Amino acid sequence: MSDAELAAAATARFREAFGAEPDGVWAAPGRVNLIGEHVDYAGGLSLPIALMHSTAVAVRARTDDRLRLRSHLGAWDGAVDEVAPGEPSGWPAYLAGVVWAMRRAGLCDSRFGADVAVVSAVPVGAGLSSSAALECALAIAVADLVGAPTDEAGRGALAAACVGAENEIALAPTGGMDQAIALCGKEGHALLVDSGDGTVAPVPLDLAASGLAVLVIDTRAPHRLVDGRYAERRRSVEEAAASLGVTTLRRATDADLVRLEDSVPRRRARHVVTEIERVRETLRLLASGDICDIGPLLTASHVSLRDDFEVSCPELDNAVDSALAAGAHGARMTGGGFGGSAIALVDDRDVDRVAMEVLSNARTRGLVAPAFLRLGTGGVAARRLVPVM
Ligand code: GAF
Repeated sequence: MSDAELAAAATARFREAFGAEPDGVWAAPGRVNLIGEHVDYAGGLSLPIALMHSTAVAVRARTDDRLRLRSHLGAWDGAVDEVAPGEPSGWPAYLAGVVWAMRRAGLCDSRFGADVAVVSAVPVGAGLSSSAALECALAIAVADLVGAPTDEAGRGALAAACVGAENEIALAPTGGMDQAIALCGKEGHALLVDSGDGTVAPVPLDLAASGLAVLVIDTRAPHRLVDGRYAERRRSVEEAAASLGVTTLRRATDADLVRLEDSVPRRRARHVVTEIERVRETLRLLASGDICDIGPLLTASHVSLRDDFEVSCPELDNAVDSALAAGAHGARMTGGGFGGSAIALVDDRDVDRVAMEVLSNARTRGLVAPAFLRLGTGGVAARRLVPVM
């Protein structure tokens, strides 16, 4: 959907639900992560890219603590004062949690409430960060409506509030990569997210000029971050850091790993340590100009996530293996895993052929048929859309 279509759809949903005009429409993009997976909560480096696909919220501010939320998934009405861990649950948690967290951080007034209508072009449950897109669209809306800063430092504070909403209200113990790219992404660039010091930096990425494309393969194997497996991985990474006597695994080296006696924590930690190194190497290669050369690093990242971190699944492995067999320069699962999406770096002219090969192998193996997106690097950070009246 174009910006205009997204704004029109969100405005129409708002009018239908509330019989009134919104104060405005705001949007934030989904993402893929090029490399640097399951390292954000270990103080590591990630390199996400904003999708062209965004989630939009049409919002009208209220001053009575009430929230009325509407999306294609249903409706939720309640008071921000009653928002608490696990309450509400499901998609309303990501919105109610944002207002709750922004109030707690003093970013909006203690009686702030809102009517909100959501329309999303980000596939839900596909590991493409639909939750962060939803949070960040509302966060930028509230910030604009109350006059909170939206410069770089202001966006950092909004990202922290969105992470608070996700961790403490939606009860998904995620890191901050997805919120960073949704709020700070830049057209034509990936974003280097340094979760060690909380900084972000755009990294130029002109795929088209190199005759390349990133094919996004949504395996349609459902992906959830609140079912305990993501939390278990995060816990094991934090425990490994504690056993090594470091604050985060960012501070550990290859040589430290032998000190982890049990093989499971050692393999989890090895993924994190080697993945951060792969991001550094990716940055070096991108700076020297030949994007194609990062392909083997993407594939090595997948192998590490599959074998050491154990967050892949047959659908993701099929996507990666089939794309590589069809000539992709590199391929990997992207996002939290256990389902969701993979990416493949392919020559632009080969996108359709690689997609057909992935689809045909999925059918042969009795897997659900995947869906495909072609990634442009045109995605931009959370922003106000031109009002459509
Ligand atoms: C999910 C989380 F939300 C991110 O914080 C990150 O940990 C990612 O999984 C794995 O890299 O998207």
